[in-house]
Amino acid sequence: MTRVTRRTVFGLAASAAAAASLPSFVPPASAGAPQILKPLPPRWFVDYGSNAEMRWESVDPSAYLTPQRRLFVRNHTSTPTIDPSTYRLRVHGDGVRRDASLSLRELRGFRHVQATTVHECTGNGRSFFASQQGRAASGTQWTLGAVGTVRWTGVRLADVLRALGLRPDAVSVQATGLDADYVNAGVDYGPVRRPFPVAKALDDAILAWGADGKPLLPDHGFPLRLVLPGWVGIANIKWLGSLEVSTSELTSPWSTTWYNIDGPLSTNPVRSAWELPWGAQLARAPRIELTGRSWSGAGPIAGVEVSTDGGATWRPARLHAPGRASAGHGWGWTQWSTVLERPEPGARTLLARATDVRGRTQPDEAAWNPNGYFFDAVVRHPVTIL
Ligand SMILES: Nc1nc2c(c(=O)[nH]1)N[C@H]1C(S)=C(S)[C@@H](COP(=O)(O)O)O[C@H]1N2
Ligand SMILES: [Mo]
Repeated sequence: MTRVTRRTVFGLAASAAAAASLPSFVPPASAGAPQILKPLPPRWFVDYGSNAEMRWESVDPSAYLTPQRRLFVRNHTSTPTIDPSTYRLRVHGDGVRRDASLSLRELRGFRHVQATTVHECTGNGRSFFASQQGRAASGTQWTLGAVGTVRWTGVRLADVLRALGLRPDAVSVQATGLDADYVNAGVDYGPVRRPFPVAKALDDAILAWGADGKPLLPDHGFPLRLVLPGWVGIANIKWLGSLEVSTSELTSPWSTTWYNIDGPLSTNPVRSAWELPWGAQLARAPRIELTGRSWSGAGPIAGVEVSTDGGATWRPARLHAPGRASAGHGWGWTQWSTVLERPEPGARTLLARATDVRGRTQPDEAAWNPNGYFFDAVVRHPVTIL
């Protein structure tokens, strides 16, 4: 197994030959080394140390997809640096006829696919449990920026598993990352890992090496990550080191202790955000166009209702033409807009409530759970008209 830490000296650009000529002494990681490697300009991100939230007000209304440099980051530990020339994906377990150790070149030999997904952390919106429902949930206090719509490039996990001889009685696949063990309050939980059903593996799971037409950035899983479309962020294991395929149900603390409400969480709920700062101050004008986006883990968005008067009156938002993410499989979020006609100066509250193609809609109140997952209630977004 290729196990690498941020102390590994090999940079992304280092070829095997260049790497071989590097001195063997590797200085230990200094305390306070960054846990995220890409730049986090404050106008784009809220920096939480190991996590970084996208600012909705920085989203370009003309850009449908979220480029990797703009995408939120959620790390349990730190972004590792992995040498792609020695990288191997290990596939093992009693659910496959033969174990394998696949190089990136071997993986690229499978049919290439693109898939667009709403990529979102389970805890997105968690801060609203406190600010809107009066009960604080533990964990990163995200507003709504732990989400993006990403077009991934890779291969279908189904193709790889079938080539290795998937056994008909295989039921469970455990994906394990190559990042450092997760240690919390003195307990070492081992590497970040999470099981998922073989049915999802065969349906639409992707082994992705690229996003927005480029290699994955280190923070987003270089050189390979798992993508389970529509599923909770944690299901999308970064720096994928191994897949254990099993004929019995597998578990991990990331499916039993965390990311679990009466069972392991899978499909993300429906949510909406305005492309505005919190407490935005808007210059008075005869017409103010406001924009936002809605998304769901279960499928495309069917409709969005908005209120610009704190919920007293509602009207449909204008949904923007779909299909801009249609190349390849999957779906992304839906962009929408609404117009404030001759608004009076003063404070007001904006609300958006989306419904997906499965008929799932955003409630007024999100179901309480102590870890603050799945905050899907309509968010009350304050603005002031100057
Ligand atoms: N190996 C590994 N995979 C991981 C994580 C991690 O810490 N280590 N975090 C998970 C969580 S909780 C989320 S929300 C997503 C975040 O992906 P991103 O940082 O690329 O946006 O990665 C998931 N995959
Ligand atoms: Mo997450």
